[in-house]
Amino acid sequence: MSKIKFIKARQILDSRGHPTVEVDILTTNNILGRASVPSGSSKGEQEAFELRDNEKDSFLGMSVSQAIKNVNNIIAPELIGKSVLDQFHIDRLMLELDGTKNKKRLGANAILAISLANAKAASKEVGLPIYQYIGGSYSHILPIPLVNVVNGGKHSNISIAFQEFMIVPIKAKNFFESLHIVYNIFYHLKNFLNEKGYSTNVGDEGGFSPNFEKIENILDIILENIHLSGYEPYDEVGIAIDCAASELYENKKYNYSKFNRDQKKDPLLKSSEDHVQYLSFLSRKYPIISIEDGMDQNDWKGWKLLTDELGDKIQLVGDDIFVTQIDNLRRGVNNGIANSILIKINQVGTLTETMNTIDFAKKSGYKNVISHRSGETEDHFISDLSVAFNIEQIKIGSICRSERTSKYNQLLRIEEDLGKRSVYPNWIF
Ligand code: 2PG
Ligand code: MG
Repeated sequence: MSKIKFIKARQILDSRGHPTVEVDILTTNNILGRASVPSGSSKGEQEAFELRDNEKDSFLGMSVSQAIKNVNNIIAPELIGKSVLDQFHIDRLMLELDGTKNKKRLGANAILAISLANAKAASKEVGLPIYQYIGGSYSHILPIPLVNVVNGGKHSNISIAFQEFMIVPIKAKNFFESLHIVYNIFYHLKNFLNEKGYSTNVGDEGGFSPNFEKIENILDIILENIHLSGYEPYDEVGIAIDCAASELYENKKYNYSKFNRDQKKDPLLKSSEDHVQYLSFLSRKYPIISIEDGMDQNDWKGWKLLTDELGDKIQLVGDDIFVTQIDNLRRGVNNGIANSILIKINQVGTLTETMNTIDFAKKSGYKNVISHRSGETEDHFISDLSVAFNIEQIKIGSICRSERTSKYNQLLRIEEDLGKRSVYPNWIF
């Protein structure tokens, strides 16, 4: 009797203030599943299509009224009366209805909101937490968080070329303790920046955006504050970076000056080879355990160079190059590119496809890292998703800003719910 009775979409705002899609699904038992979708700013070219109105006088082109109409007028009539317990069927029907490779007709934002709302309604119908409904009784591993402490690149207005600098609490008893470690470092860093007269304003994902000149300045202060907080770099806390290198790549060179405020300076351009050597140098000098999007999404040769140089030493995560899509990942696996994949639900657009990619990565010996987007909502579905599949890492921003803390807080609830069954994993590399 767990059938879809009613579907309604509305436009809400994400954490950057941009419009996004929220969907309510009501079942015949009057159970409500509600989900909203995130949105990125440093996007991969092959991401599933995010449908926006592009009309200047409507939220400066960012409104999503067409996606809302697609849910209410095109998708809803097809799904009314279907069982919410049949996630695969619901997702497949939407893919057929859309009929395009990248969900251009109906919009991945419209499709994903329904896919997630359906899973939530179904979990309530069977009376299970979402992570257990999706994953089953063996779901018990909490993820190690990769926590953003400094935002650069496109996510802030400072001059630093790389987009994200994260701390990774790799030695903790449990998820609760991992956040305690992060908290100590985050506030040591905040006080440190305050005392030195730097801004403690935060960027899109809640990390600080101090106006330092060089990437190494940022890594130095993070390292110093790991020490000041009483932790052992490498053994207890590692550093992860997201270069978001696709944002820097121009005319086959990596432009480290892309985000310089002082445009009078000569640009600093590096070839793929020099850029790889720089990343290799950084990973020797600092306790860097993970590099995401070290290379541009189309620089497959560069990716191979990077993987040959560092792939057996540290984690190399593909974001823009794989865009959570199984075909891209397959090509990566076949060519020995990267050793991990970032999983962003809206890059692919349905829960089923996300699950397929996660599964393929596992079978191929690649690590999965569940990820938020720079534009988020209060929805914490991805926290459940990570535990559902026992995924050992999650990237959900800093420990401030409610759209980020909602995900951390959900993981705390899940850990409590699992009690003694829960496991906080070891960092394996
Ligand atoms: C990234 C993401 C999330 P965006 O590059 O990994 O941190 O950024 O959502 O802007 O693509
Ligand atoms: Mg990224």
